Amino acid sequence: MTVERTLILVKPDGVQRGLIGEIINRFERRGLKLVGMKFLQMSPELAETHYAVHKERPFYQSLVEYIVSGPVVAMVWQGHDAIAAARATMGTTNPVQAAPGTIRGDFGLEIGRNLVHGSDSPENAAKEVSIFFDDVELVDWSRNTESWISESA
Ligand code: IDP
Ligand code: MG
Repeated sequence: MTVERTLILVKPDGVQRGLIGEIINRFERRGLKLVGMKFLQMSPELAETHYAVHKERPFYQSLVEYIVSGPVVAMVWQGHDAIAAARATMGTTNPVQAAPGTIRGDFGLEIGRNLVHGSDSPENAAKEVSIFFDDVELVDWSRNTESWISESA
């Protein structure tokens, strides 16, 4: 079993459209465990750090403008293969191609308004979590249902 942590954002469109609860619900029902959460409006500096890997891409400027355009919910979810599990729950980057039943496939239409962010590798997850959270803001807690979600618990 590989326990991972992943950084998830409800992007400004998800917040504005009243989908915070709906999106959190998807990860919670999946069996992932919430270990950190905050509501904030990202500064341009924070956005540039978070999206540094996309600096040379043609959509970079609009991506930064989008992510700072309103508040976001930043969360850290933990569990077995959490990074891949969360990305499967989110759906592919372009909502038009995202499968029904995924967040993007159920609520999105355009790549520039795709509702959620999720880390794509353990290295990027560690980086992204540390951008948004101090260690003391991540909660180490035991869940009473753990053995019903994880065979090794
Ligand atoms: P991901 O969010 O599925 O990991 P990435 O390739 O990492 O996708 O791209 C980061 C974000 O940049 C996407 O979620 C989307 O908001 C935006 N983006 C990616 N490609 C395009 C594009 O071609 N046009 C506009 N925005 C894009
Ligand atoms: Mg990405």
